[in-house]
Amino acid sequence: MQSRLEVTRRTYLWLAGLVPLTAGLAGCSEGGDDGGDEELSGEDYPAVDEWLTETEVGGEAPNYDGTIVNQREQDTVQVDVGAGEDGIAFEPAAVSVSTGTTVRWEWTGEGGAHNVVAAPDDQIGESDYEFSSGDPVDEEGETYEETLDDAGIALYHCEPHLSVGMKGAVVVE
Ligand SMILES: [Cu+2]
Repeated sequence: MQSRLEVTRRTYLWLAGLVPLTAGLAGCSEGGDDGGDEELSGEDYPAVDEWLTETEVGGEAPNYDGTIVNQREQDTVQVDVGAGEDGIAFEPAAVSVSTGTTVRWEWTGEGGAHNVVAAPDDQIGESDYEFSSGDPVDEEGETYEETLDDAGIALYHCEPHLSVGMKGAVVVE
């Protein structure tokens, strides 16, 4: 019975994810001023989608709308630590980068003390990376960098705010 409930919930989450995706596509065809840098869909990266929407481990990422923001072909990509209304989100929650890109997490100073931890053993889904920024800190301007040389997926979270969905993902291609 438990597995049936799980399947039902996954289906619901999947369907829920279609709503913002469809809306985004419609907006794109009208505006079309994205400079050709197409976003990726979380549907094509189940590990990312699962990590950011499932609640078996931690909450659902509040700012993830099923889109993986395209930041490919850049040397350095920034992710804000302590984003959103309550300062308990990574922004963007999901991002795609090219191999060899340095991801720089920068603390906003909002939402209390945060850290950045990719720990596959403590997560769900298939994460190819393992790293940690260390103990949680709350100072604005704090940074943590990780250069992602290998193609794969990095799933990570903030330890103090895992339960409220402070989760992130990087697709490295
Ligand atoms: Cu946090």
